[in-house]
Amino acid sequence: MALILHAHPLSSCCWKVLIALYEQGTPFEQRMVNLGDADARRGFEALWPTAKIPLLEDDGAVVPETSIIVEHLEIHHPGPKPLLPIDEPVRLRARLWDRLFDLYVMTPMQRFIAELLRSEGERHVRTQQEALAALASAYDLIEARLGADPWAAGADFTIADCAAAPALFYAAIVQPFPPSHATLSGYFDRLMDRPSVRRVIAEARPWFSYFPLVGDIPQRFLADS
Ligand SMILES: N[C@@H](CCC(=O)N[C@@H](CS)C(=O)NCC(=O)O)C(=O)O
Repeated sequence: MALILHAHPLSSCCWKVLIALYEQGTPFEQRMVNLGDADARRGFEALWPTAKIPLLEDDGAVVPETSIIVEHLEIHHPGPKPLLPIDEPVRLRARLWDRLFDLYVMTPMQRFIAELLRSEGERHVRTQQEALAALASAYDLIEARLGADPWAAGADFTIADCAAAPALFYAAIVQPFPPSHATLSGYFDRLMDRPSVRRVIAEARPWFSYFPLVGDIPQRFLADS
């Protein structure tokens, strides 16, 4: 098999690439990475030194970083519909939203959860407060700038939406959207209804008990509707 994705079903970053693969119907082998196991981590570090998931291997070539992985797939294993739009201004918009969701939603959401995973004595309340404030301003940005199109970059589902779905799924659990943010909520509901997104959620479900805020996961994600 040419494509191997090193991933974990609960990881938001892995969802981003899995959603892209499922959107395109690209065949691949998924290999579970357990970064909590010292031997597994060392072996994984030998592949790529940051030891972050996901990591793609394409016929032996190692491809790190989710946005680059999606772009690599688009170049070397294109599917039926481009996740990087052909039209350059639209492509730039897709890349911008991909960065916005990664840097301003995914990153503070992960920072908040990383603190939750520490023991109470080691937890930095200030870091958590800053992460929540960062999420609140990201929600405001999305609400103000997303526009009326169904997807982040326009009429079509793109790399930006692959990034948005996992980031917003976990962020909404950490900090629910304000009721005033109807555009953000409507976009979120469209994302959560997308078959590729439903599939990553279903695949993560057996692992939800390891998520520290499992009790806050909305009921609608706990079983197939
Ligand atoms: N910028 C990286 C972020 C990757 C990342 O942070 N992955 C997380 C999982 S969502 C990870 O590997 N966490 C484990 C660790 O940091 O040890 C990307 O987009 O690929």
